[in-house]
Amino acid sequence: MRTLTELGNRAEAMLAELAAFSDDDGKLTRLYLSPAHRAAANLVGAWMREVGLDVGEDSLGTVRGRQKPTMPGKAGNRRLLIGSHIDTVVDAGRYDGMLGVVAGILAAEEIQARGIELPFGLDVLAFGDEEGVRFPTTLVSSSAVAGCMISSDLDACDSNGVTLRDALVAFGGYPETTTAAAYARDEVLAYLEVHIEQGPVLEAEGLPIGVVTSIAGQSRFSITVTGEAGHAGTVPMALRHDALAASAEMMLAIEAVARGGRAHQMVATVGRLRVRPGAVNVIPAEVVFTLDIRADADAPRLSAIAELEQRFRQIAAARGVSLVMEKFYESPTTPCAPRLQEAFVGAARDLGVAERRLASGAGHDGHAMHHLTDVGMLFVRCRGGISHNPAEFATVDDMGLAVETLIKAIERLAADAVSSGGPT
Ligand code: HGY
Ligand code: MN
Ligand code: MN
Repeated sequence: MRTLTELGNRAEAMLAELAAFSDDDGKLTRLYLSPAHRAAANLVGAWMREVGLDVGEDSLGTVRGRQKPTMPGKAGNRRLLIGSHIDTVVDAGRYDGMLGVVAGILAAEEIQARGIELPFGLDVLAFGDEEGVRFPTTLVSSSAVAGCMISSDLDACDSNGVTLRDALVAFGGYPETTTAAAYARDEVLAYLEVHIEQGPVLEAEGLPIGVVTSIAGQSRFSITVTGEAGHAGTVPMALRHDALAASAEMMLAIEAVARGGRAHQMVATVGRLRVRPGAVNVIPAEVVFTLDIRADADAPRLSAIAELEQRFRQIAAARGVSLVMEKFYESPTTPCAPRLQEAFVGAARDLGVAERRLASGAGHDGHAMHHLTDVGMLFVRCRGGISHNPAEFATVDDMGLAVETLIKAIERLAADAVSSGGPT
């Protein structure tokens, strides 16, 4: 049986080992189905084997470590799923996603070491496509597990024109049987995820962990503004159809609308922009930029999108440019199940930690898993609330406490399952 500090130290060591697998020299970038993802998946599978889990990999590349029920026959032979993702953004931190997979492996190991009997199976899942950075998709691997994958996502292309389907084959996946990755609804008890908060709340309140109430819904767009290339020296300002100047005005509108949605924790981000032809002395003819917009509820997010579309059309008309606004991802706000919140709150209380519930502004695989089963999340304090940044950091003590809280929450779910006599 490991102490909290030993659990935290083990987690830190595993995260450090995993962080070595990157597609970029000198920084951590691990994109879905890349060589770095392949190496990381192999290491995670080896860790799962070391702690006695039956290891497999599904058709979308999710590594799965399975532990049989030690009290079979109860809880309807269901399986408790614990997971997170091992893909990252560009120049990422080492905790976002990976901590949840490491926590699941350590919890499974401790449950066996302590002889804790479970009336349900335990599956630790390492998803590969939560960030959605390589392909214009996201949550593909957890969506396949949840049985809600959009098969056309297999035709999505990365910036080199490689389809997700071809990348999957090269990775060792098998795109022709994506449906085989799905669990049946009646074989799953719940889905739990441990994740860094990626925000400042827990640190500001001096709390090491918090229980998630909901995961913010989000919409992602690719916006193409087409104007007219021209000579930078000869076209008068009043006669220009400058795609970049028009896009800049649209971005200021995005910022203004999001600032106006403060009451709903609204945030909007233009994360990627491409200018063509991209010469110093040519008026930009075409700009393609992305929009990621989120809020704590669906209605304000959707009305903000409608307002932005109207403003973009007005700007385009005034500047004589054309506009195409394509949505490529949308996820509604996902609630975390009260019974799973209570399991985490009770576990934290057992460990002497004050109750703190909070919403997640970041998206998570729980958006997809909610299509299959109830979702519960535990947040871990992260320094300065920094994430999607190599400065991301969580302390050994907080990580150890999070793993122990996960173990105690699993014990509570086991007790519930036994006392209710059936599949809760
Ligand atoms: O974008 C997100 O919120 C998540 O980190 N993929
Ligand atoms: Mn994440
Ligand atoms: Mn992330």
